[in-house]
Amino acid sequence: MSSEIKFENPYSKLPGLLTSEELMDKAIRRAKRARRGKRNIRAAERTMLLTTSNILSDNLKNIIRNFPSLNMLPPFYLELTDLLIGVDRLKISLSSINWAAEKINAIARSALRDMRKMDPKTVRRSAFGRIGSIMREISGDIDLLSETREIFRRLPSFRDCPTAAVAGFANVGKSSFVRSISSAKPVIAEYPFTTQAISVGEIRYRGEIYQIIDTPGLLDRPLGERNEIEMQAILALKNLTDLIVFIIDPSETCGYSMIEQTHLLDEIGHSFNLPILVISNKADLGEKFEGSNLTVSATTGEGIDDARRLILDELDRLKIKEDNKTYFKP
Ligand SMILES: Nc1nc2c(ncn2[C@@H]2O[C@H](COP(=O)(O)OP(=O)(O)OP(=O)(O)O)[C@@H](O)[C@H]2O)c(=O)[nH]1
Ligand SMILES: [Mg+2]
Repeated sequence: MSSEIKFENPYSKLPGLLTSEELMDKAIRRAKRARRGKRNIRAAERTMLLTTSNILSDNLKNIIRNFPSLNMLPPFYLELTDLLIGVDRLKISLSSINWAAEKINAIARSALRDMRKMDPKTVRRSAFGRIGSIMREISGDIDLLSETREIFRRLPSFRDCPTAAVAGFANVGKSSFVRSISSAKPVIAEYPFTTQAISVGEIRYRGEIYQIIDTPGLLDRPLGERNEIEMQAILALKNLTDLIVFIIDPSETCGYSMIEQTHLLDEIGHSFNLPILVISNKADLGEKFEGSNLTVSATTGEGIDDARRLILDELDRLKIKEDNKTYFKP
């Protein structure tokens, strides 16, 4: 079975960005250094102008080149980017930065021409003024890219392997369950940009790799009313998983009634065209739910081995179905 990365986090390798002000400082520092030793004023001013404009436009172009191409993002990351930042906002910022790089070069070219007939220092100063105001104009755009990087940097990458995702109300024990069925040293990546975070645990079993995604808790309400935290769970279910493991807490110590929880289960069943295993958690508290496939306690470990086997067998079964589908394709 292949375990190459299926959805590499497109933001994971994005280098840190200097702010617009830091870029300007860096360019001017270098320009002053480059000016040293120049014989006459005109040569010194030309060097200063060219160094500054080249450094700025190269850095701005690099920012754009290094940023993941929004049109190529895997659906999960694209939808999450749109949810948390806004794809249109990002596109506007990227094109403003590109505009700034070109504009700075154009200002430098025209100033170089002016230096032939006018006082070079005056011309250079005025060009610096214009360049500075362009850099100030795009400072919010650079900040938006930095913010995107910060938010997405610790998002996990997802392997190309059979994948289950837990879902359920908040506090039912989803994370406890994922931790208890993942291997002794699970690879769990978390990104704490909210109080709740998606994480991925690996399970190695019978020589195969499987992955289980922990999602933030859901409430029973219409899609349009879901907040950003819940929407992450919805996007993970929609884009990343082969199987939903719905965790129910019949003890209701999670704070939500069984009526609410089973209603959410029905909603999830209607909303996603995916098989669902229903696992009833917190068995140690003595309550059971007849409608579940299995009863476990993530705390005591009761039923956890059976749950792992049930999930992995189901993933294997789904994979065989999927392989057959591929086989019958023309
Ligand atoms: N008694 C008992 N408590 C449990 C069990 N599993 C989880 N808990 C408790 O339930 C609470 C919530 O557990 P989490 O695993 O954080 O629940 P969650 O569904 O991931 O919660 P959210 O991330 O907020 O959606 C914690 O206090 C756990 O200790 C269990 O099997 N038995
Ligand atoms: Mg959790």
